[in-house]
Amino acid sequence: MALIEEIREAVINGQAKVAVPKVQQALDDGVPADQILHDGLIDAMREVGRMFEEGEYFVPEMLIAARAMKGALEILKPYLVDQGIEPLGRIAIGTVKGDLHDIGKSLVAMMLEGAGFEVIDLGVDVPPEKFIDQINSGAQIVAMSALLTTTMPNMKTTIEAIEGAGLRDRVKVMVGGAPVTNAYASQIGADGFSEDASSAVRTAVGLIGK
Ligand code: B1M
Repeated sequence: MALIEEIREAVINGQAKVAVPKVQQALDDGVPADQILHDGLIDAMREVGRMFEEGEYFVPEMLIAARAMKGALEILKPYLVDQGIEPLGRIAIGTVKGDLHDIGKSLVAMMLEGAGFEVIDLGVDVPPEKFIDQINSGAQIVAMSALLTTTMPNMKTTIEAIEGAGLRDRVKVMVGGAPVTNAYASQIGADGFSEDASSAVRTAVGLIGK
């Protein structure tokens, strides 16, 4: 079995102790980090989602697979993030209130950091007030992630709270996450939307005007 396929299998099976050294081995063999990310890790999570939908996996299996993916991402991080770049701007990122999914958000944060942004990662289950605090501390972009159709409306709630605090003209808002669409982003008054981590960088650069 090719190394990438072994990494994918290990993540699907939640075997962090197998996935992590195999990612290192692939890097040592010269496999590009973004190929490991997309064909090994992201594809594995897609499969885990399918198995969950079809009742083959339940929450504990999803959680263990997510842990394996996060361990593997830690190994990849230095290869995805360049060091020592002058900050392009400051971004506060988080998964919205009620939502505990952090892998996609962390990946977006990692890529933004790699592109030269100063990134404040607020984590998951982030209430509007925490984003507002960051705008008051100088964040130029608020970046919100949501993975659940039930938590997507909290993006709108956050935008409304930013408006209510009189800060809307001081910040750009970008949104993303599997159920989020460009149309939804426009509907809730966000300034930008992106489908994946690399286009999130393009969106952020566009919003900051650089
Ligand atoms: Co959850 N979960 N989960 N889950 N989970 C999904 C999202 C689901 C689609 C699975 C399914 O049914 N097929 C489904 C949502 C259905 C829906 O709402 N339509 C679901 C469900 C139902 C649930 C629970 C409700 C299950 C339950 O308890 N019954 C529960 C909710 C808990 C909560 O949040 N309150 C739950 C829990 C969990 C775990 C905790 C077990 C675990 C998360 C662990 C963790 O993150 N630490 C988990 C996982 C792992 C998943 C799946 C399998 C994988 C998510 C993932 O990490 N994908 C997921 C199924 C799936 O997505 N196929 C699923 C990999 C990641 C790289 O992709 O996050 O999409 P993604 O990020 C992408 C893009 O979306 C984009 O860029 C990223 C990189 O390309 N992006 C942005 C993301 N944020 C962005 C922000 C941007 C721009 C782009 O700008 C700001």
